[in-house]
Amino acid sequence: MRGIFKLTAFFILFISFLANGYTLQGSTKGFPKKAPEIKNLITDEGKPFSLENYKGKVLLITYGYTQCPHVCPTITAFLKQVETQLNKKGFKDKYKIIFITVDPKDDTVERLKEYKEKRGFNNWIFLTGKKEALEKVWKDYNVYVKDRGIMEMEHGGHKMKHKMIDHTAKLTIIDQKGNIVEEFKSMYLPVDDIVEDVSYLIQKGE
Ligand SMILES: [Cu+2]
Repeated sequence: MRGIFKLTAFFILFISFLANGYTLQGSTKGFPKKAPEIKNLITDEGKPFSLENYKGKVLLITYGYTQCPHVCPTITAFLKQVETQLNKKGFKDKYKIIFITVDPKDDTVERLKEYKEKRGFNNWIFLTGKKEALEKVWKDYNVYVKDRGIMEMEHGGHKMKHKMIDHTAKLTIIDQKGNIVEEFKSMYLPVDDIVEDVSYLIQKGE
């Protein structure tokens, strides 16, 4: 019996391979879907942002805030590895990493710029804006955000205060035509899978 299941599973995989040649490794449920417009946000350089300006590039979008104690440092460290690998393959100009803040109060243009430079995310784009504008984007991209204020946490016997904003940890991938094609819904990003998928999208779109 088991053998038959295995065989069936193999054939399904084989047929989907014949149809597409490649299967994206993230969560593709509900995708591809036209990426909602990102309106009224500004970049860490103080310029207005538009998705239109990035047509032709694969976009990797994540969501977070500069004072995040744990989740964002983790997800951005994985993204940095993705960046290093993609650049090694010669794809530096073919994609863009975008970080959208979930903290309109504290993540000003200046703070985002400082965060970006301090951590070596120089080629990434950090976006902020008015609360209403950001709320629209969070909603459109299915990002849960809940500001819990300042919380005290223990770190090796020391009590430290952290600004806590609960937020969805994920990576949204948009292809060169402006469609969301998949998401990776974890702070522990599978670096190799993402590099393979983005490389595939880049090569397919050329
Ligand atoms: Cu975070």
